[in-house]
Amino acid sequence: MLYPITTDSRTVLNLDGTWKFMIDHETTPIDPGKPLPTETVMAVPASFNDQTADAEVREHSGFFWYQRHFTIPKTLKDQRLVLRFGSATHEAWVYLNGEEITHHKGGFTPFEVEINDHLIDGDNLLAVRLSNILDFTTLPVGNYSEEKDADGHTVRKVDENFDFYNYAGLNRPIKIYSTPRAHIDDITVVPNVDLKKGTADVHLEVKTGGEKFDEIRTTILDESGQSVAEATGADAHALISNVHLWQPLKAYLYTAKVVGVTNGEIVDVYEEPFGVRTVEVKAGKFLINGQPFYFKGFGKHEDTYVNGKGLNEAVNVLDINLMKKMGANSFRTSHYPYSDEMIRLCDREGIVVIEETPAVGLMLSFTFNVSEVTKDGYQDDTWEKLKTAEAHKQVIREMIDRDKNHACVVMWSIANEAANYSQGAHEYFEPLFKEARKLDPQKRPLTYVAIMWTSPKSDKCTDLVDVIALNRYYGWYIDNGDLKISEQKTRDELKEWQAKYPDKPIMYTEYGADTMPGLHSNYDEPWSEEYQEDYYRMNSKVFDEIPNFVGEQLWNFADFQTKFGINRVQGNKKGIFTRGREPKAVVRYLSKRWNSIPDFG
Ligand code: BDP
Repeated sequence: MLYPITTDSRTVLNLDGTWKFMIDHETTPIDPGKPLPTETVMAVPASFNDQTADAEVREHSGFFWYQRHFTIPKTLKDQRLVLRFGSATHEAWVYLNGEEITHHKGGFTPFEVEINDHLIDGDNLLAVRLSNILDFTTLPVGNYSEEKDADGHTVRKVDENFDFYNYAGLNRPIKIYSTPRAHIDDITVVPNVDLKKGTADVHLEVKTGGEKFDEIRTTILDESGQSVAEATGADAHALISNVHLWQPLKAYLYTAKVVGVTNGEIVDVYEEPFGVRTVEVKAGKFLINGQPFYFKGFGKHEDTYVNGKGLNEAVNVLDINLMKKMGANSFRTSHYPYSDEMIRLCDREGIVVIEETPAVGLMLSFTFNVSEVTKDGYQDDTWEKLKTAEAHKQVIREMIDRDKNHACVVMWSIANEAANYSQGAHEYFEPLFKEARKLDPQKRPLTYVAIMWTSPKSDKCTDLVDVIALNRYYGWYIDNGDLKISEQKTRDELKEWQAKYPDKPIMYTEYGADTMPGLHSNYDEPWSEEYQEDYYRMNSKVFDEIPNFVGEQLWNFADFQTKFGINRVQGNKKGIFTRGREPKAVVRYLSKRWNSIPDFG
């Protein structure tokens, strides 16, 4: 799917701003063709939850509406017009002038629809009915229940089966873009690099829609806008010599300028930026451009004050600047694909991304009894009760379709902390890994991120992953406060993985300790800033002893909002920055460490 941009043949109209908003109490039917009976507004893009002063609205589970008007300038009327939602969380029914024109389920990937046949002259009324319901068929997974109140109205409840607040609404930009009727529909870019010769054979596949072009031409432009290679055809190759590689923190982006030509005239133009780099897993190493790469960075969230999970580009820019200052080079889009805008920014900034599906919460029996799950034949009811396989396939398809060309994305994470230790896990995951391998034109490595009680003995699916990605909390959830025993357990476990899978790279994708900023202790107590630093020092020491250890991504970049609970104090406090991006003490230690570890080697 192409990101909407303005070119010689295309234009973009922005539908962001304030929209009318209304909770649907399911008492009186709402007519999407009429003005919503409300004076309430919400800003878009943003989650609705933290824009309200009303606790009931904030915590609402169920259905809600957004509505606005727009007008299409006359000059665009003969163009093909497409309405695109960057995301609508989690399920959306879209109505134009009262008529349902599309429906999409899945809150973290874009969708679009042609609107020409539904437009009227002058004022058009766009309404969206949304649902934030999550259950055993959706991703993420929610524990869903409903009951009738005294008046017979349905009261719905979603208990998140995961550790972040269920922010919802129109979280990402909404746009209408125009293309000519005969148009470029999609472009797939696969640079095949010869590192020795310093060349890249760029394989370009161009899909078109509408009347066929006589000819498709592609020019590859370098960063100064000079043409460095050319190709013709919908399935074509362009050879770049003296290729400038995309490197972590030293991004270089070429542009594939694709034009559709008919009767000698250029009809449609699209410009797709892309980086040239290789990614490969070999002999226990993670190679980028043939060199062993070391991941230094974070698990993150799209989570900021007021915007919730809504796009916050200023914070995205700040986060990347803070990462660079610390000597970090990467993050994982835990626990869902982030906005188009963030992925494009990472391409530009040279930040290495592990992109994750929204498959979080695929675990129905929460236990800290590691010896139990390690028993042969251990089985809980996760894979029997969950019906997420279809949604999972869909998110893999939509994520890869959107981000297949991005150089910054070096690996896909198929899930976070699923019940990989239970019988049935392999049967569930095998087809999903196959699907991802088939769909990714750049054949990136795959992983899933494994929870604490998936030891080398209990994990049923390690054969499917290219990289062993571990979330570990020795010293926090296990042996809290005892860093001596935690060090031993960390070492013992990592050595066991290393011995059992000598050819697979191993990395930490989460490790962390909740820390109240400003809380200090002479005795290194958990929750203090001192403990957080000691916790990280302990882990670093062990990492450096493991030959196949290819990276450390801590949990979490910043404090973030969660549901209420006795373990959470206005959210999860494992950030090394506060939610407002002020550093906790440990940032100094980690900056020193990461600035002294090279990105390669
Ligand atoms: C892991 C999850 C992450 C949580 C974290 C924690 O992957 O979403 O926020 O632990 O408990 O289980 O802090």
